[in-house]
Amino acid sequence: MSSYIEQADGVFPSVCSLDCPDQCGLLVHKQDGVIVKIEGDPSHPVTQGAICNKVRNMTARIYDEKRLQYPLKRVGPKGSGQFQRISWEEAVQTIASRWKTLIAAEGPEAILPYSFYGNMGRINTEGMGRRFFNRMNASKLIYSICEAAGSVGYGYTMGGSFGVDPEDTVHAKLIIMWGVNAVSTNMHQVTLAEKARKNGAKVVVIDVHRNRTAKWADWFVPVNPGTDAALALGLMHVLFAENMVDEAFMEQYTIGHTELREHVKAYTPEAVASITGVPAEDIVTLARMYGECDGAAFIRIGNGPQHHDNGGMTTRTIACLPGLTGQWLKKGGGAIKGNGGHLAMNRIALEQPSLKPKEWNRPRDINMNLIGSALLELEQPIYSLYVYNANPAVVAPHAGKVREGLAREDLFTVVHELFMTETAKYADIVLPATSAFENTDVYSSYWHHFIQIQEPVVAPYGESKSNTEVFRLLAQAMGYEDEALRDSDLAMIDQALNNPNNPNLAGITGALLQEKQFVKANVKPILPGKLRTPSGRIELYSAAMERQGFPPLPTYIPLPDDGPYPFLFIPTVNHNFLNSTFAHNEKHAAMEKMPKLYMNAADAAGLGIQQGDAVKVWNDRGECELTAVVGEDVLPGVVVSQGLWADGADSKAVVNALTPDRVADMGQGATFFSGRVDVARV
Ligand SMILES: Nc1nc2c(c(=O)[nH]1)N[C@H]1C(S)=C(S)[C@@H](COP(=O)(O)OP(=O)(O)OC[C@H]3O[C@@H](n4cnc5c(=O)[nH]c(N)nc54)[C@H](O)[C@@H]3O)O[C@H]1N2
Ligand SMILES: Nc1nc2c(c(=O)[nH]1)N[C@H]1C(S)=C(S)[C@@H](COP(=O)(O)OP(=O)(O)OC[C@H]3O[C@@H](n4cnc5c(=O)[nH]c(N)nc54)[C@H](O)[C@@H]3O)O[C@H]1N2
Ligand code: SF4
Ligand SMILES: [Mo]
Repeated sequence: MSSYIEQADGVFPSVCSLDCPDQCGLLVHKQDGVIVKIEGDPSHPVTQGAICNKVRNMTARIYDEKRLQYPLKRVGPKGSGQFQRISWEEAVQTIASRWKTLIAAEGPEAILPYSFYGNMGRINTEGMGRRFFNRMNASKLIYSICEAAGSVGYGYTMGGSFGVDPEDTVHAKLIIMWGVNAVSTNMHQVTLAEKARKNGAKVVVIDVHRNRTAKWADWFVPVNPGTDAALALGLMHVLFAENMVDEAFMEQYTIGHTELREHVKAYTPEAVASITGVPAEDIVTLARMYGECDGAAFIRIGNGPQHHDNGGMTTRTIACLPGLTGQWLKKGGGAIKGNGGHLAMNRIALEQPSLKPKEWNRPRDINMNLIGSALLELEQPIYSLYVYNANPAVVAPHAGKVREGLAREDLFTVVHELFMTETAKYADIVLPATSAFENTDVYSSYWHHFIQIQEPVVAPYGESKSNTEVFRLLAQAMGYEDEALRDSDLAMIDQALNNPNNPNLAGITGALLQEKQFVKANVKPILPGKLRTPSGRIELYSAAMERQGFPPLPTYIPLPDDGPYPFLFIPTVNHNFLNSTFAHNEKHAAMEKMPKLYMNAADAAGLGIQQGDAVKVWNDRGECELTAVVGEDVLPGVVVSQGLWADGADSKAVVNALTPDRVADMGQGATFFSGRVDVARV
């Protein structure tokens, strides 16, 4: 059979490449060699043909007239967006010669790759690029902007990113969406919850914002930002006090339940109410719903608890709840923070750390959440930045610092992108990237249990190239002769899937995926069995945490003082973008209408702000402008925005201008939701 690219017309199987837990199966329709329609693949067992609005409108992005087609070099001041077309040969030669000079003068750690998951394909994110920079011995990025704090916290309790199979959650009788705006960010979890609801399940949403998900729930429990650990401890208090715990389960599968029982005595509903803002009787009601649930209870843990200074401890604390009531033995009971552990591919094979030249020391680590200070304050400066799959000028905390760093005249920046993002505007060289539909790659969800393949459906747009292709070219230009830097995409896929440490993937190969498009990994329920915690059990008490200086029992740690501003600012993502992806596409920006700030009517009245007013939001880090939405959707003292908007002449909506670049308690995670701001009418 000829490749999909060679077939001008037809319908071709595909997978959504975006950083979204659902990882939908897609069908791509082609006419005369171009994509004309993208729809869900009805044969995908989890996503079943339903896809989000963003991707239904994906062709508007792929064929957006603003899409980059050629390599460019900067001809105006950094940030101004003035560029001139150059050839790939000139681009690659310029980069390689700058890097060779830099490595000779300063050493390879003067170069920093900055990437994330703008495309979730494993070999285009964790494959050739990581190999290339390992071979170079460049500074190492810590990938901490998304799930780091919560994953480390969850891992202390549960031994890693292992949760329940979401397909089983249709059997749950209680579903708690805890700080996750699933209607926008995990739509098939909502579909599954709807099925459970038809069988009598109740849905509770715990959030700081009456968002789409809260409006859909049976019960919305508004909570003060950053206080969820106290709420979880209050629930535990009631579970123990009213004997709603499963003693036999705790005895067999947990460690520390006796200590925990003592510890939570202090977290009375009244004490917890005064911290969280959740009335004491609601805490008791929720604990009883959970403890007396007639069947499985499932908790979906989102970014809400995690993107705070105390995010690791909070997530660790919430993750203890199913262990008290024995939920993990019930079909669909338990929790999902992230399920990436179940589908772990062979990282060593993907990244090939052994490519590092023996004579060099291990390079330094740079936390991506601190990219601003890394560019501005390091004693051994970063002199070159290579950005791919990411838009740090918009998504990273403390955007003002990030941009000041990017504007440094002595920084040589390369950005590989599909669009002229805010980050790309600061580049010396911009390289055009293929879309996922032009690539070969392997995908694993961090929510469901399917592995999927993408085979190219259309030829590269203009002169664009995939990440793997560009790194092969750069390796050649740098004179790196290692075999691993020449591997084909299909070879890398097989290397990644061949993971002796993960029997769940046994038998899954590139060829099998080419035949079947998606394959479910052989994931067993995490209990009964032995967890990957030090004790092999659910660690309600963690000696490992104690050794690392944390309280060993789950604990509420208040947010630190973030300055003398009246509001806690919660800048979340939105429905029609994927982080800042789609922010540059007019169709999607129009669907989202405008960058909004939700505030409480009492707060707005005090400031003379009315519905629809343009408001300035500021603190000592920076400012941005949003449109006020006044009402009862947030508690007094809290303001919420949605979306990582692009900025330009007509928009000053960069919410990350305001966010703290403090690092969370665990995993060096981000603290996007722990900043304070003031608000005024423009
Ligand atoms: N449409 C869409 N889908 C996406 C994305 C997107 O940008 N757009 N992004 C993708 C990515 S990378 C990720 S990581 C996931 C993120 O998906 P989610 O985890 O759903 O992330 P957010 O939408 O930021 O939701 C966080 C929720 O927590 C709430 N919150 C904030 N602080 C607190 C708190 O202290 N306590 C509680 N209980 N709630 C709080 C916010 O109001 C918000 O509703 O979604 C993925 N899917
Ligand atoms: N205020 C605030 N900030 C946040 C968050 C929040 O909730 N609030 N969420 C945080 C989270 S959870 C995350 S995960 C991060 C996400 O941060 P990023 O991963 O940086 O996400 P995007 O903004 O989507 O940028 C991805 C870029 O990759 C490009 N891209 C896509 N495919 C390819 C490809 O194949 N090759 C190359 N070279 N480029 C490609 C896209 O065009 C896009 O510009 O943002 C974080 N920032
Ligand atoms: S963004 Fe998420 S919901 Fe939308 S198509 Fe992709 S995987 Fe599915
Ligand atoms: Mo994320």
